[in-house]
Amino acid sequence: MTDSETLFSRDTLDEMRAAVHETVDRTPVTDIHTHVYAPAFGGLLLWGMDELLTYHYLIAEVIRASRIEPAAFFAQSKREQADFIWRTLFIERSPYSEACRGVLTVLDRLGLDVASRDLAAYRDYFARKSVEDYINTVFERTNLESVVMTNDPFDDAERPVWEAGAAMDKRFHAALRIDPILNDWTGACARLQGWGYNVDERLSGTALAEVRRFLTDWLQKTRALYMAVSLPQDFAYPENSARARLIDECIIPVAKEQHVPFAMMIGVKRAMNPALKLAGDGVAKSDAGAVERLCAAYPDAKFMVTMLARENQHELSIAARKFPNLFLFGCWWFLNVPSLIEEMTRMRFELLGTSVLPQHSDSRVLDQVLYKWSHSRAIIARVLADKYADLLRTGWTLKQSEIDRDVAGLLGGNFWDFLKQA
Ligand code: RAT
Ligand code: ZN
Repeated sequence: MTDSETLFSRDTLDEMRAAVHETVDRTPVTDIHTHVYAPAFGGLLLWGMDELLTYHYLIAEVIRASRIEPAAFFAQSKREQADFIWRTLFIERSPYSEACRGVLTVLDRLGLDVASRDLAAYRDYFARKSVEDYINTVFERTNLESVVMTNDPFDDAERPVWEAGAAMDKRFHAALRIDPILNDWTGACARLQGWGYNVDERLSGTALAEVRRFLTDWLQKTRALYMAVSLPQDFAYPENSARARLIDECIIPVAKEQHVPFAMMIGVKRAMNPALKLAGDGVAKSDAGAVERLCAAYPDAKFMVTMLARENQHELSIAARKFPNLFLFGCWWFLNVPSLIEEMTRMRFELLGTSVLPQHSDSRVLDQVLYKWSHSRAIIARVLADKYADLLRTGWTLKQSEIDRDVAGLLGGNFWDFLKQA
């Protein structure tokens, strides 16, 4: 490890680059948006070879490559789907798409022989692991400090676990996901009524107060770090809609009162090809102006935002320059590929300096943190080293302790600081 008083200058650019890569590798990550679950949620926590192979990113790829009818693909058992994906995408073709490559990185990080192409041996490795043991292995090898889950009180498999007050593994934090409330008020209203909240579809004053009570109850029950929603590409604000009223009258007041940010993930074109199920969502450019107007309307609320369209990234970074209550995070979903992570991270560093959280993993299968962080760490380190090199060329010098500070922020500290801000 480099001495913390090591000073880098224009004469030691290569040493600086090596130090940046080493620092990024040894600094623990907080993964602020995932779909993995703490062990208390039992079968909701996905892990292992067949889950890795049937990731919905790979389902889209295998249906495209093989031209299999989606219904025929989904009619197979999970194991058959995994066999089919392995054969089609890894054996009959070279697996260099990011989602395929990710599976191989996972195997490699686990010490398995990627060259063997021996699916049975890989399955056997997982079959011998206990979930507790495996979680420890994955956290250690990823150098992962903690993950933030996606916790949906409308999910019938998940809700009872919270209601039973199950003890949570401290490495798994909660985030309260409220998509049904903002994207399907009619459906959410009926569910809330069923749980004893006095709500109505036209959003009377009583209903709004009851939605606030529901959100507060669940923030407290889950101790969620933030409230989150995924929004379609036509998200507008302000507008005359149930969604906008719910944001103004419920989400923002509760976010302020409970001191939690409101996270918006914007730009999903849901069910672009519905036959593909979860794999059928797409992307479209959205109106970043909606984010600007929300940040301006509520300077004392905190917003975390990531947008799905590449075309939105520049204007979103500019909005973050204007609104300190806007925190940008991650390269989401279709943007989570090396070329776009690199482009976005470079632009964000150039426009926003150290004040972003460049990545989250969005892992659905626990094992995926191994590859998503391995791939992202390499890019973040490369871009950061380039930016430092530009600094050093001016005559500026950099201490190792300053690199440590910056990297700790980029891999999670900036998120924790944002949560603490008034
Ligand atoms: O990235 C994904 O796996 C998507 O399917 C979604 O889960 C998305 O990240 C979301 O949180 O809605
Ligand atoms: Zn997600």
